[in-house]
Amino acid sequence: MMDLKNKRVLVVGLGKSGLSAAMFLRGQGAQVTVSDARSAVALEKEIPALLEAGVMVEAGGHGLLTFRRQDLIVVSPGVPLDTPEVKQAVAFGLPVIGELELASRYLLGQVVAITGSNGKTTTTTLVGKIFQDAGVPTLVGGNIGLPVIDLVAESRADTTSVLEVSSFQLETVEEFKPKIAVVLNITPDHLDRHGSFEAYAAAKTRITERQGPEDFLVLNAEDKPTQMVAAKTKAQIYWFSGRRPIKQGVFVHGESILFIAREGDKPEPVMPVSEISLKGAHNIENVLAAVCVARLAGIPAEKIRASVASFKAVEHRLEFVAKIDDVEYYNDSKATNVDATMKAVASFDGGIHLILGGKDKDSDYSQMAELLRERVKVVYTIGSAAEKIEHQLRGVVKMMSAETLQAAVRDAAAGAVAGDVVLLAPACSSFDQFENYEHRGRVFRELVTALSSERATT
Ligand code: UMA
Repeated sequence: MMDLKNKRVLVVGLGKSGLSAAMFLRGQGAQVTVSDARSAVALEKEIPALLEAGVMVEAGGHGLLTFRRQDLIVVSPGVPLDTPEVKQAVAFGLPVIGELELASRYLLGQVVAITGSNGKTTTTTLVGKIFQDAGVPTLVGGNIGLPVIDLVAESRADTTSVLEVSSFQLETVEEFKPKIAVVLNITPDHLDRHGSFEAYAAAKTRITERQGPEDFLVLNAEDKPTQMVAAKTKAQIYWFSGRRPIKQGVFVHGESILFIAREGDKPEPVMPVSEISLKGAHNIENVLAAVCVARLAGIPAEKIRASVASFKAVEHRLEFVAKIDDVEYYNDSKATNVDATMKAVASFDGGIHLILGGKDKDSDYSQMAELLRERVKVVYTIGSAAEKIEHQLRGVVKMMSAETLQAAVRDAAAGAVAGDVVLLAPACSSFDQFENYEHRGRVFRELVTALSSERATT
């Protein structure tokens, strides 16, 4: 723990993380300034409470001088480290950390940290549920939507904090040392921010940087890039696989999920695969990872089995919305990259009407060509990435330019026949047309619900 009393601390970014960090730091007696690129008008909701608490606010851009006179700089996950003012602060030797690092210096108890390009939220939620059901004092937070700093006050020595952590948060860790770390998969995402796949994978690898032989690292045996993480760790490695037996970890054999605690031990049955209610092969992987974490934490197999069996899909993640005239509607608004979209598409045999588009992240949509040709009837494009998607997938499947989500749902509903699936799995972030992916998913659900009542009355 650091003594923050009277220290000058700058918080960069005034979203959820920045707001919570600023209030926490103030509570620790620091002299806090926040700096945000948004205007004072855009921040009118946040500013009064901050000023009231004695926090200084710089709005409408970052001032170079503000970044000079500080003892510590705490950056929000959404602030790139190559932001000129941040770069300059680093060059001057000022300590620059993220909200996750700040929080982990104060968080009591043990940490389970879960990262990966896809499946993080589902796995984090499931692990949280298993722990809670088993009676472990559990807190759940992080990239899932609740800043880790908000967990600090509630944490105790016997608490387990289950944290979803992103590559953005991991870029700025120093002492962060989870007892159990999980890397679900590493597939291209956020290349606009990290610059290259290698840099992105390197950020994810930092989850295990401070782990030692007393800690555990859970990795996906079927995902090549996660093997790089194995090469870098000092922790005990546990693998999970949906395809083949492995020596130490969790795997599917026949119809069962098995756990091996130590290489050479007899496999211990945990549960039948058929009891998992989530859709898609990728969700089986998420369950395997969660089972492994729970067994490593000493939770008995039968308790895990009951928790997993009663676990339903998390909102916006391949979430079933409705069946209208024998057409099923699924909301996978959280599919914000190409890999997640491919996993969603692969969860259905065919007859898919797929809504794609939003804000591009330097992604390569042509990777989806083969799968789309096989399973998708029509692609409806929306948002600012539409043109690029149409260009990269020309000739692969029938495409309709819908521009808005509303038009896409209307066109898909008109085109779908009994047995088809309408799937929102856009492969892009949402910020061009929506506040965030949750907002996009809610709008989709509302459109489908409206369609359902329209059909019912005609
Ligand atoms: N800002 C600046 N300067 C900049 C960039 C941004 O001042 O150069 C300001 C913006 O004007 C805005 C604020 O920073 O006011 C936004 O900060 P933020 O983007 O860090 O957002 P938070 O609200 O703090 O949310 C963050 C995570 N956001 C991102 O990583 C982009 C949330 O993950 C997370 O839930 C939350 O912290 C709590 O931990 C969201 C996300 O999209 C869901 N994550 C990515 C993903 O899952 O793919 C990584």
